[in-house]
Amino acid sequence: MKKLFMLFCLCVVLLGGNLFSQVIFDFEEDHGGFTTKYDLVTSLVKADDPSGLSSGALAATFALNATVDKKSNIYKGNIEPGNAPIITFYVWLPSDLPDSVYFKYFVQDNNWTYADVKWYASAIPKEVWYPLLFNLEQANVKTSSFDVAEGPLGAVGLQVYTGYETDADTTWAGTIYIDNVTLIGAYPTVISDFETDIDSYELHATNDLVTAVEHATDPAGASSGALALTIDADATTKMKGNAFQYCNVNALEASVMTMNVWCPTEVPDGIYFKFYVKDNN
Ligand SMILES: [Ca+2]
Repeated sequence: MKKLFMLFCLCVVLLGGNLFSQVIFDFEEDHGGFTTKYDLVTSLVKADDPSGLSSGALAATFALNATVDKKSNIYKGNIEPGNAPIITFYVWLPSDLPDSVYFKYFVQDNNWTYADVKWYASAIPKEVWYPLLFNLEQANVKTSSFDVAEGPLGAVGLQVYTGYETDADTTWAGTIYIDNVTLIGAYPTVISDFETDIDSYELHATNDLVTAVEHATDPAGASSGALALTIDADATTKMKGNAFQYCNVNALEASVMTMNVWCPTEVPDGIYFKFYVKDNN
């Protein structure tokens, strides 16, 4: 049966870069009050920055043959996010860390309602500072009881989970590092809101998965318009579609870009989305 789905892209938002970010923990002097829960991490201290770029970082040491808890939360309580929608952790992982180590970046609101985003170590580049992003607005949309307006956050932290390790990986022991916990984007700028047209977005000519890119009514009724993508899951020529493109965004003005999407309930779970960017080359 031929199935058509409408996917809506409501707006693209550029968030401020250095102008609108604030490092709240840089671990230059001490461990910033971060602590652990559960027994996997045996040492959490201020240490030398492994990259040499700053005067200190938070170092968490653990062994995969731990027999008590296969996890630890590295966290701090009572953090005031202001009106920033995104909080970033930078992590530095050693090159030999097994790919199956699992990270949950979690936040609890003022009533301890929990939300997280997750990565295996395989998704994180090694021996370089890499930003992990937690989007507070995204968590609120997913879990409506998660409410950052109620007051300071109950906890912000990273859980390390090693319960998926097998074979030789269980012999690994070492240290990972955290630095520059940062509030990002208190004052976002919307660059495409699709209120009257599709801006310069367009349908890529070489695919038949996405069959139309059009201006449409906002399905949520929250604005005057949205970008609508019609998807044909029976596509036979190509099973992917570069549905739209936008050119000449000034990336020098921002370090974070977000896009709001609205999916109908019947979109199959197996459809895969890539939010992609190409640079000036
Ligand atoms: Ca530092």
